[in-house]
Amino acid sequence: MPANLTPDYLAAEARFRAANTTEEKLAALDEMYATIPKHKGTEKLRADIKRRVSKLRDKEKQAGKKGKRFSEFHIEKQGAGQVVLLGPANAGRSTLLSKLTSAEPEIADYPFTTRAPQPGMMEFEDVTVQIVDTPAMFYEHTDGELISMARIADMVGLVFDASDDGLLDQIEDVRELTAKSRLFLVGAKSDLDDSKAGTISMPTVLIANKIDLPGAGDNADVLQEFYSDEFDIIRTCALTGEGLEELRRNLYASLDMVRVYTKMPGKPADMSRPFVLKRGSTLMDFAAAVHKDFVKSLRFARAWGKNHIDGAQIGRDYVLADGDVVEMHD
Ligand SMILES: Nc1nc2c(ncn2[C@@H]2O[C@H](COP(=O)(O)OP(=O)(O)OP(=O)(O)O)[C@@H](O)[C@H]2O)c(=O)[nH]1
Ligand SMILES: [Mg+2]
Repeated sequence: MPANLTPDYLAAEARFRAANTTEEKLAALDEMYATIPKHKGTEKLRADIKRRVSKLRDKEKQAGKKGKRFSEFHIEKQGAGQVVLLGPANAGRSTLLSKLTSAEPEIADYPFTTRAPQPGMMEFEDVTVQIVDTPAMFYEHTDGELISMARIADMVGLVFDASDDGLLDQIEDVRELTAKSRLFLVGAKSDLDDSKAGTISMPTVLIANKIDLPGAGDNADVLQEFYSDEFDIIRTCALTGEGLEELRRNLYASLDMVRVYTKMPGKPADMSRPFVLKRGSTLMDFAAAVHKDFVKSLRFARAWGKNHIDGAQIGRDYVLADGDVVEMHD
């Protein structure tokens, strides 16, 4: 047996032997690969792990082709938008989910705890935003379904352990990996460009978690220096809650939505539950969201808000502003 196998590796190997399903086997192999010491003596073993991973993936693909397989990577969208948290193992995604929402994911101090995506709803002012915790990205072994899921999200939160000195490399690794699937993680400050067919530019915020740990502040400063022109960078400590209020605010703002409230003629506005629409939506988009019949039957509408004289009549192409109250007449 090669020397220097760590207890973590041996535990993962034991998990592999005990695994019953392909999914469990793959997770254990991923963990074995992550924990195996990288030196000459383990070369054959590492190649063997990779071989087993690709064999199992092939098997999984074949099984997928045969029947309609339920995919746990399909998370139905809810709320004002879907934010998928991505990042390397143990960075604190699950802890963040547990603090931002009422979800109760498994959290542990060893890597690869999370095996399947899990959603939760984050409240922000009078709206909710869906946050999705995911299994760790593991570079060349990252599950293709994870990338596919991120491609259809509304936004990505890249979570890193800020105390890790390899932070900048990790960020580049993640971006390189997603770019191979033509998913470009871009900051809110860069120009989003979807012009090439099949290419997605995904608004992304960088979350420098574990900011409480030694060295994390300095690393975050370096991050700031390299990336702040392009990305918003939020420093958080998921344990104490530091930075989480700023994170909530940033996630909602980055989704770039507007809240619009309905009002029945002669009644006060219903301020309890807004309709949430993409910024740039017009009165007709709003009418369609309220009820499809309105699209045909709407005669005119009045609006109250920052942009216009209170109660002024607005046209069908009127672009809604956040906080507008709209009264529709049919
Ligand atoms: N000091 C410190 N520890 C944290 C912070 N956030 C999470 N942790 C700890 O880091 C460990 C990993 O946290 P998780 O939330 O399970 O991390 P994850 O990214 O979901 O990890 P995997 O699912 O295993 O890939 C746990 O022991 C957490 O208690 C933080 O801000 N500061
Ligand atoms: Mg987790």
